[in-house]
Amino acid sequence: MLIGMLLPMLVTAQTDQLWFANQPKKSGWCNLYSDLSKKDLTEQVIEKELAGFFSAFNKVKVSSDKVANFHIIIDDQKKDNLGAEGYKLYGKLTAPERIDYTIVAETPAGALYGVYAFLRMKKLGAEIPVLQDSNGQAIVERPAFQVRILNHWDNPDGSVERGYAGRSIWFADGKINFRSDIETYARANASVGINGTVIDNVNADPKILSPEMLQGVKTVADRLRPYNIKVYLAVNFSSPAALGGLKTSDPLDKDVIDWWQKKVDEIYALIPNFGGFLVKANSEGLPGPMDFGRTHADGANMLAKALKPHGGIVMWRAFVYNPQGGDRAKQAYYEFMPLDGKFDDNVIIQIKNGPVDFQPREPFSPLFGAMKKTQTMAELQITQEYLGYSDHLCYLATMWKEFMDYPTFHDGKSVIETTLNQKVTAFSAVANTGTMKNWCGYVMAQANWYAFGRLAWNPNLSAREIAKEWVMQTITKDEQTVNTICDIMMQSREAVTNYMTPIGLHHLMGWSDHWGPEPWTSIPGAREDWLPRYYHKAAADGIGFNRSSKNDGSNAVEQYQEPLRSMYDDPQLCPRELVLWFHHLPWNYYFNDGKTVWETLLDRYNGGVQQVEQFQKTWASLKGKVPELIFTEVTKKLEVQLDEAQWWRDGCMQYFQTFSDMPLNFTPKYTMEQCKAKLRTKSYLERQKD
Ligand code: GCW
Repeated sequence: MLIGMLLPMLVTAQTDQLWFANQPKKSGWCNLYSDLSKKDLTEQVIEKELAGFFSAFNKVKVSSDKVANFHIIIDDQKKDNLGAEGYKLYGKLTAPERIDYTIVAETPAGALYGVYAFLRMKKLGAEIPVLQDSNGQAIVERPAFQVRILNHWDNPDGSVERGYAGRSIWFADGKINFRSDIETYARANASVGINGTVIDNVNADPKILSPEMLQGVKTVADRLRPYNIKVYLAVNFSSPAALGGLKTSDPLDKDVIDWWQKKVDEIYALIPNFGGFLVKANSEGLPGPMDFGRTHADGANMLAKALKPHGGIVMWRAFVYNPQGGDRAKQAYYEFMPLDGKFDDNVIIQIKNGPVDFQPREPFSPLFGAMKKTQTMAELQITQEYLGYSDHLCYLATMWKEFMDYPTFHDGKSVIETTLNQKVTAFSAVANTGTMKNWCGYVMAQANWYAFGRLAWNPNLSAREIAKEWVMQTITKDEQTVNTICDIMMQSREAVTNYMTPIGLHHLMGWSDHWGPEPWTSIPGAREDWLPRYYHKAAADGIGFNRSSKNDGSNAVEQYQEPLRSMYDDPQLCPRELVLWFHHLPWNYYFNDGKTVWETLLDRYNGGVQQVEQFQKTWASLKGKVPELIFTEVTKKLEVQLDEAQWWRDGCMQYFQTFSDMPLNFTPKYTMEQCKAKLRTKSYLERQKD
């Protein structure tokens, strides 16, 4: 008995089952009475989930307390104001030792989310409130955002842009060809409340709108619909010309308008619940309305008008910059602010969390809160393009919370609050899925997908709470082990930032593949704003990008509201974590903690490496406490992570030393030559085959 208590419950890890891996043994009985008709596809999912959880499951016809102990009530009267996806959940003591459960919702989708919440709480051992007569408080939840959506950067040929988990889960050889276990994806999403998916890359192939392809997209939509997940498509703005054979794709041209209208009607005839379009326009070489002398608003509104009668939306990306535009971090603001108030009410501007790209740390994009008459939404990146791919343990919820909760000083709102209270609300992230058995290339990367969904449902959850939920459902329920793993997760993003781009450095990574350190790159003829030196500006006089209002700075600080502007503008007041983002400082510049820039960089780079060493030690202590498969996977990945952390430190600090001429306080593992050689010897995909 004692031994039984000491040995934590080990389950066979099925990491391909995502957070359904650590399933408890079936127990209890469930006689379900449901207002939903059996023909309802969502009802079928609900039944399957309950049947999988309870050891005895029956469907009963009458809602009599004696027979049914699980009730799904559809509240047509909308008494509880639950909305399209909300639910109410409670238990009731109906006899000694007998608790009956009730889920109230206005829609099948709401009921589905209620069921997933019930199952999650059961698995986590959380209390479901038991109401006695009129006492007690039921759980009532409504999602914070209407659209909680993944963006897949998957191409029709089956490749995935910035994908580190194999090939596309949707496409192969120019056609739709989805993973046979796509229900696992759907179920995982629904269980955390994700209700939309853009299945193709924002660098969109016009072919995605061809009749053959749309037939395929319909099959995807049909498979996801029972899980309340809508399909959206990323579209190429020049589709009318490229696919339709028109002379132009000018958004004000009558034939172009007709073409899109017909295309949209064709889509809705196949997919009645189609969600809408995501558009990357006039960005990184892609076509857009500005090619025809029109604005982003002209382009977005034209598409919005075609979608409007069907209830579809346009997510129009604000990821724009060009080499002539001056400081890249300022450009989206310049391009979009003059259009504030000019977008239709089914257009929403999709803004990356930071003003440059998905770097380990950036300030929030100044567009949040500044666009007061335009609907906006955040775009996060789950796939770790700049954070160690699927090789580094980097729990992203801490980074996302830092971003979401940051005060904008626009009407007293945090960043995420500026995207609420709109007619259309949405929250998006670039997915990290692929054909690898475990979906994400690393079990620890699954946590980021989970966390995104949970935060899209409820931005007030804490990063640690979410980590805990995920660990308990995926790895173990042993409390001490859960805490140990959560501790590692909670520190992991800061560790990555420390050994890659500390105190506001950014964009130091390898050319094109964005893997490994390459602050020294010089590619003949390359755009300056694609080279690390544009961002770090390391020279004999110091390091960092002067975005202040002084000494010829780019004055990017002016795009922020006071007091942020003044705070960022002063290197002593600017948060240390962002200081080289906003300032170019001498190597021997002293911060108020008595350390110089050079010493701080040494501290951070060394500190990051030491953190990974510590993760290794801590993880090693979990042997026997977590499933062997996971133990081995994380052990191996941490070896890679440590090696790459050392590589980042060695490459960056030795390179910076050529300017600072100051001593290192560590023995590099790699010489500069080795750092450079490592980058080019093995591509990521080759390494994946190891
Ligand atoms: O992060 C950069 C990536 C590109 C990507 C682009 C974007 C899809 O390096 O691969 O293209 O951003 O977000 O559009």
